[in-house]
Amino acid sequence: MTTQNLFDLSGRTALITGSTRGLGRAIAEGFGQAGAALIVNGRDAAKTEAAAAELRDAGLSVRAAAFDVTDEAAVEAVFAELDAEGVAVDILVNNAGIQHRQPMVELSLADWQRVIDTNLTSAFLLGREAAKRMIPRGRGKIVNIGSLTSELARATVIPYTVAKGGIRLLTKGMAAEWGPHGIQANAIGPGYMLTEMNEALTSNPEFDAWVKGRTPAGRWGKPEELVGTAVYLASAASDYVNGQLIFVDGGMISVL
Ligand code: GCO
Repeated sequence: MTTQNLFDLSGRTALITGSTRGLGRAIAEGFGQAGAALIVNGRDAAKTEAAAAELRDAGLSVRAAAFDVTDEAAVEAVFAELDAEGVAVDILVNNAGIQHRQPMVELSLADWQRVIDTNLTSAFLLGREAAKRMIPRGRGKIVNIGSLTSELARATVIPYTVAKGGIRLLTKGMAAEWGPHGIQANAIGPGYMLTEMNEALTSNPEFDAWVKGRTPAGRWGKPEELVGTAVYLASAASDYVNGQLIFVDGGMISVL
């Protein structure tokens, strides 16, 4: 195998949750360019179709799958539908995520639960359905999206922090149970990225200055800067890498 085709995703099908925009969208595009067929997901059917159409216009092979990643029955139904059509998910990216910024003393149980369900429980639900099918095939790649908050807390985003900390250990759990079946599960910990989800932060001059000062790269990350690591973790290049969390953060987690 040459170095170049170590990273080739031709013939592979990748399901990327939350891929109508932001990090998921960038990863989908990158996977498509590496040769993968894509399954694009969002909660909203129209937005999911629109994103799929745009990616198709860019010459990629794309199927749209609109469903709520926190809905167990919906997740099971999507995988059953893919089974019926003979589509196997070779690569799963658990990317769907939401943020809710509020001090814990003011936080409702409903908001806590919503963030945990969307950012953590969804990865269990999708991972379980994907792995059930990957195990008999003896191979598969799972990439979970963590965060700097997989390691460190930040005031006002504690449910998110707890979910992302959970992602770190869920990834190890997947490696423990599914590694013997030829499946690799790893995670990416993005730093502060320029996404719509972070708009309230990027538009805050104080926060912007803090990110730039605190990050050795001296700037926010661009969504497409996750692609290299995502392709690595989805490809044969990482076949003996399992349970890891790789930070793509301009060096932020490594310095004080
Ligand atoms: C926040 C941000 C986070 C950061 C992330 C960096 O509100 O703290 O939205 O999601 O971007 O913690 O990894």
